[in-house]
Amino acid sequence: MRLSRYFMPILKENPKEAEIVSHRLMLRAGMIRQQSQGIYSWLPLGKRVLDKVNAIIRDEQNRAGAIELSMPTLQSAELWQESGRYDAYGKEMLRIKDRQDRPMLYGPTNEEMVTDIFRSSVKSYKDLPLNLYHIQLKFRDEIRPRFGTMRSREFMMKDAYSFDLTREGAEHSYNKMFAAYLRTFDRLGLRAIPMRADTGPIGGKLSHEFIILADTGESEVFCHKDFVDFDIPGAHTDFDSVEGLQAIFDKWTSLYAATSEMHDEAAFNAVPEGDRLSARGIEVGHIFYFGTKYSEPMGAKVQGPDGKEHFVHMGSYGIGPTRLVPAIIEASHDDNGIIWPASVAPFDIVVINMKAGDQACDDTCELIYAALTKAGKDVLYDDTDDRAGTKFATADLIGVPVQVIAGPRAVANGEVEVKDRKTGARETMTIEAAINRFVA
Ligand code: 5CA
Repeated sequence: MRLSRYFMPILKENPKEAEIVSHRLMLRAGMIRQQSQGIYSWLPLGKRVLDKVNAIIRDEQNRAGAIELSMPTLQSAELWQESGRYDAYGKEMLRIKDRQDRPMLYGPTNEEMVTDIFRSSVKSYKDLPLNLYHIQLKFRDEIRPRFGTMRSREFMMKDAYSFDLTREGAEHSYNKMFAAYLRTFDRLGLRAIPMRADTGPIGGKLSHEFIILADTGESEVFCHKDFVDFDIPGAHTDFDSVEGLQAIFDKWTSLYAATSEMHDEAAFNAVPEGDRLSARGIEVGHIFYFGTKYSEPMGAKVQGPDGKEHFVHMGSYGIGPTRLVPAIIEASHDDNGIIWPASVAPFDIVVINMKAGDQACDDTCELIYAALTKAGKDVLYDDTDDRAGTKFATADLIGVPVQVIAGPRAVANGEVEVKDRKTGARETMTIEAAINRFVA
């Protein structure tokens, strides 16, 4: 991508409305734009990051055996009347009427709709277990939308829903998502700690929130500090092994970890004082087991091996991609801007032409840009006629992991500089060596 032809509206000044660093940096880097309170457009640079986050989420959901579909954002009120949540959900639900005066709503979550899909076609235990998910916009009319896309009214959610014949089966399905979440957040460059959590309007008794420790987090959390260094389940984890997944779950729940709603002061005080971590955190995921809370009122049942009908045991599993992007920034930035983990960076490499219009600089940059693009890298080429200082500041702000810098003096020697955004380390090398470093 040539920056001269791209759309990346950088802000020079710090936007006044932004209270936390991720919101400030997302606005300054031209990643998002607020359209009305708590409702955002994702501009091209932001969209690239969001897509990479979603690709990792999708990959790990698929690995764990979940199956992707797509459900609509608008739902009919009738479904929610069946479960009894239409009245209970309150003012957070955006209610709309269509031209025939039929009550509709913009979905805040999808338990009812997915239960309706399930009951319309699954009739036998032989079709279980089943886990269906989608990545779709939601709307919740939050009282206090704030911090940009961290807490917005319209936001994206990956929501998965599991169906099992028995409680034991449902617990295995829960453990699959538990392990998948540990892997997902790790691949996003984050350390998320599962904590016992309240179930709120979703319901049920067993629930964990996945929390990233950050001073700007909205939740108050309490946990054992050893969680910070626990091992993440590997890529070859067998998601069909009941014992294997139970062992992962048991290990990750063996020490104290709870959100403020579930906090037990006495149990926390039993943790040796030096091991207690009392901090603020960002909730990036939340998983629930709620048994037959929806299947019973909505009549979602299957025939069991005993020939009788059984209401299915369900769970739901949410991740907030549009919250994860600012959460990653909260965890990874410095005074100059964002530092993306390579897995979600909007571009792999930025090529900076320090003197656009200078034949040698232009030729060198074109050569590198073409070679790296051909090798399948996402390359941003800053071919604009801005001052070199402005280009360096922009490259640092948008946080691309590697900068290849071509200035007249180095280029005259057949060389360029390669800078690591995270460490700031710079290395001068031949043009060929710079290309080979990323192509090999
Ligand atoms: N149906 C269940 C799980 S699929 C559910 O709705 N769970 S939830 O309410 O906990 O939301 C799941 C995730 O969505 C949260 O962990 C969070 O990451 C994200 N999320 C929730 N509300 C918002 C919001 N207002 N803005 C941004 N992300 C949000």
